Amino acid sequence: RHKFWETQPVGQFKDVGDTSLPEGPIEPPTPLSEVKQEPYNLPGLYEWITCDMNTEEMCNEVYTLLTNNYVEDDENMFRFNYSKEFLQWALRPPGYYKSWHIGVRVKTSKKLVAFITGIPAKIRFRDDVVRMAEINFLCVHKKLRSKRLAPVMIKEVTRRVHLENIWQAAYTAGVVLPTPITTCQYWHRSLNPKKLIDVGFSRLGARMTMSRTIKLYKLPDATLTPGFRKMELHDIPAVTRLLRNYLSQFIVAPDFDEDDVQHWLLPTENVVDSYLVESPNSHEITDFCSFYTLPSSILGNQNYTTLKAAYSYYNVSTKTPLLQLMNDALIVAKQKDYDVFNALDVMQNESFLKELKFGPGDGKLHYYLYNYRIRPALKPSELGLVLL
Ligand code: YNC
Ligand code: MG
Repeated sequence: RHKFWETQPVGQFKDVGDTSLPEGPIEPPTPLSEVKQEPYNLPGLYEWITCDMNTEEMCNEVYTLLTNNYVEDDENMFRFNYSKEFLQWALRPPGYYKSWHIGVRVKTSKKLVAFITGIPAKIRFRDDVVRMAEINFLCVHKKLRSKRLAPVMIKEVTRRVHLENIWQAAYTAGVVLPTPITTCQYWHRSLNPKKLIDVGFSRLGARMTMSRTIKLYKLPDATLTPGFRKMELHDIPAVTRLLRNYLSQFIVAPDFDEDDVQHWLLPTENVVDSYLVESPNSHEITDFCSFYTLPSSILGNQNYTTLKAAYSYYNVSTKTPLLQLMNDALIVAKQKDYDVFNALDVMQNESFLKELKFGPGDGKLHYYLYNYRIRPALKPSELGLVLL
C-alpha cells in the first residue's frame, strides 16, 4: 500500500502492537564515508538547487511556489500562506544548514517546481535527547503531482541530513503514513465570527443569529492578568528556565537552550508573539504564552482574500491558571486583528479549549519520527512539541 514508506526505517503498520521491538533507533548510523556523495537522480527535465533563504529573490520564489501549491483544507477553500518573514524565521534557526533547503527547478525555464526543508533540532524522548532534523514545507507544484517526485525529495533531504551525521527526523502531516507517534486535532476559537461565517470557515450554529454569535465570542478590550506583558530580550534566561522545566513533563519535547528561545520565542513582528506574567511584587516570571502567525489564502471569495490566523505555540502556567493565561492570549490576538486562534490538543491544551469556546476542527495532524521507534502511540497530551 505504501510502496515508498514500506522501504523506510519508520514504524510499520504490521508491527503496531509488537512489544518485542525495542524503542529507539530502527537502523544504526552508517559510516559517513558510506553515505551517497551525489544527489539522487531527478527526471531529465529537472535539476536540484540549494535555496539561499538569505536572498530576497530566492525567498520570493519559494514564497510564490508555496502560496500557490502548498497545503489546502479538504474542501479546497483555504491554502496556507506562510509569509516571507515567517519562512526566513522558520528556516534559519541557530545552526541551520543551507544545504537542507532544497529546491527543484525546470532546467530550461529555471522555474521552481518543488521544495523540501530540514532544520536541526534537539528532541527529547523520555530521558534521551536526540539530534534530529525537523522536515517541513514538502511541496510539489500542482501540475507535477502523482509522478513519485515526493519520494525522491524525501530521499535527497535524508541524504543531506545524513551527511551532517544526523540520523533521526521529526515531521507532521495531514495524511496517514506509517506510523504516527500521535494524532492530534485542531481546535478553532472565533475572534471575528462574522468574517469566518462569510468566508465559509464556520457556520452559524443551530438556533443562533449573527448578533448572538458575535456576542458569544466577544472578548474584553484589555488583558486581565496583572503583570501580563510582551516578552523582551532580557527575559530570555527566565523564559528558558520556565519552559525547560515545564516541557520536562512530556514524553516527547524539544530541548531548548537560550539561543533556541531567543530565536523561536522572542517576539518577531507578524511572525511570533510571546507574552509573560511578571509578578508585580517579586518581579518573578511565572507564566508564559506564545502564538505564531500563519494566514491562509481564501480561495474564490469575492469579499475577502486572507484569513488572519494565530496558532498556539508554547504556553507555560505556574501561577496564573492556564485558562486565564490563554484568555489573555485571545484578547491580544483580537486586539491585533486576528480572525481566528487555533490550537492543537497537545500538552495541557485540553484544559482550556472547551471553556474558552474553541470548537473542534475537521483536520487531523499526525506526528511522525523517522528512524526512531516509540511504543505504544502517545496521547496528544503527552506530546510537548509544536512544529510550524
Ligand atoms: C507527506 N505529506 O504516501 P507511498 S507535510 C510524507 N509526507 O508514498 P508523489 C508523503 N510522504 O505511500 P505527490 C506525503 N504526502 O506510496 C504524500 N506522501 O509510500 C507520500 N501537496 O509521491 C505518499 N505538503 O510524488 C506516497 O505524490 C508518495 O505528487 C507519493 O506529492 C506529495 O512538509 C506532496 O501537503 C505532499 O505538494 C509533495 O501532494 C504534494 O502528491 C503536495 O507521487 C500539497 O509520497 C502540500 C502538502 C506536505 C506538508 C510536510 C512534512 C513532510 C515530511 C516528509 C517525510 C520526511 C522524512 C524524514 C526525512 C529526513 C530523515 C533523516 C534523517
Ligand atoms: Mg510527483
